[in-house]
Amino acid sequence: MSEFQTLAEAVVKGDIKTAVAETQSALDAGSKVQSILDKGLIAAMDEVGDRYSKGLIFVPQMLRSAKTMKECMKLLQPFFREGDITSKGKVLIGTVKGDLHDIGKNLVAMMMEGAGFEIIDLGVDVPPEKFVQKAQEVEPDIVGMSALLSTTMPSMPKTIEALLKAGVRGKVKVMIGGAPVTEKYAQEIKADSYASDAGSAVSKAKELLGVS
Ligand code: B1M
Repeated sequence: MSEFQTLAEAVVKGDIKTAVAETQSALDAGSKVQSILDKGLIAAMDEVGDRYSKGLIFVPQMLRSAKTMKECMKLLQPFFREGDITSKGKVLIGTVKGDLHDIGKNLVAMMMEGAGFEIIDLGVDVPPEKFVQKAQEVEPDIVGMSALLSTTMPSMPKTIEALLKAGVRGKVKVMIGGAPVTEKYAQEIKADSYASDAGSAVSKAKELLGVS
């Protein structure tokens, strides 16, 4: 049984009060933030997804668990900071058109911010033209796209195409991620980088921009 069993169960149940208290006591007990995330919060969301697939729970319960996880993440956010660093680069990030999942995208944004990147977060359901318009406005070093649904993944190549047409593609690196996204898909759609989780998103972003 995981040491974060009570926390994970609270997230699955959508019991915000217990989950927040468990997260705080894990922090107080000196647990690693990464372990709380991986073994507690993310493991719980996997269980939620599994229960949803099996028809044991429905969208409102998924939503409640998502809210619970977000509340817990607020407590973890300060620990993502690597120190006082000058900006490593500007990252424009969003969840693609038609997709409302933002927990993973927020986690990536938080960790990147903590590592010294400047984040411009476009939120969810971001159409290609919005990515383009904002990229023209803020001139980011990286455009990051997240997709959690296989049905919304095609918005990624559409966004890349739109960046190309607008003459922005050559000025930015494109990073993609999200549960159904793969390295192979990133290569197929000519993204510059793929990251499977928030930690590797940070290291891949550093690699892309040649910063340490
Ligand atoms: Co949705 N949902 N959902 N859902 N949901 C999934 C994704 C699903 C796998 C559940 C399942 O069936 N087992 C399934 C998708 C199947 C598929 O297409 N492959 C699904 C479905 C079907 C749906 C609906 C269609 C259900 C319906 O209405 N019938 C609907 C779609 C709504 C829409 O978007 N238009 C829907 C709705 C929702 C809620 C709104 C209720 C809620 C989201 C709330 C929110 O985000 N604010 C929700 C949730 C919570 C989930 C699950 C349970 C959890 C997602 C999550 O937050 N994971 C999910 C099942 C699952 O993933 N196991 C599921 C935790 C998070 C930390 O991980 O997002 O993968 P993840 O992010 C990771 C990596 O992927 C990576 O780093 C992150 C951190 O390590 N990463 C990046 C993510 N983005 C990145 C970007 C990068 C780099 C890395 O670079 C830029």
